[in-house]
Amino acid sequence: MSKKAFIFDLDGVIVDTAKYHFLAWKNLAGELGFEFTEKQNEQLKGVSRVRSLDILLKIGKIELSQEEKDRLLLQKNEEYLTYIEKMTSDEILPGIPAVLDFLEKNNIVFALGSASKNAGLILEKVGLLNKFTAIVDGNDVSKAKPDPEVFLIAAKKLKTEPKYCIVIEDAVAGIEAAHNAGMFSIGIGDPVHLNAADINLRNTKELTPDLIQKIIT
Ligand code: B16
Ligand code: MG
Repeated sequence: MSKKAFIFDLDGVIVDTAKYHFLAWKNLAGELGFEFTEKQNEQLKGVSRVRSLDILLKIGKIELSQEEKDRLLLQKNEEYLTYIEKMTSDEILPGIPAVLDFLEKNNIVFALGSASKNAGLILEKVGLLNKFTAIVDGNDVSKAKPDPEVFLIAAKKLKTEPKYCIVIEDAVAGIEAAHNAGMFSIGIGDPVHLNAADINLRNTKELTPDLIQKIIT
């Protein structure tokens, strides 16, 4: 049995929930009277909900009281949840089911390490909730990526050491968090944007059992 363990980010690695975050933030921006583009949405990937709102308000050049911000955070999440409610296993990104099955068959443990406070619900909707040995999400951490907290908690829950962990991430802050934790990283997405990753893959289709086999041996 390999000592290696894997930690998967959620949005951008297991599923593409960024499109739903975008819809909800875009509608909120519209209500506040400004445009929010898909390109600007890139800035919110891997970032916590609270921080995302701050970035959005900065784009719209709007200053609000904490009370008003809390109300908007709730409103955004309520709309986001209406999209999440409709998710099915069809939305699991290509290549992921085969890799999770491969890890299971080879007794290699894996955890989720996500900034989302809705991670449990999303995994349940796509039928993956019981696959992960541990789930560490936005409800468990006090410091956001690039702080290594989320991945260090995951390693602990997997009963392993950071040096044996391989993190799969689509956000720059996530790659940084992996390295800050002393872990190996695989970046999913634009290799220029994610050039800090130890291995770069353009998309999850390139994350094959063969590649995993090479990494663990
Ligand atoms: P929630 P990840 C992140 O997920 C998303 O990439 C980011 O856009 C979102 O703001 C964050 O989760 C918080 O999500 O509003 O559901 O708590 O990539 O860390 O899996
Ligand atoms: Mg992500």
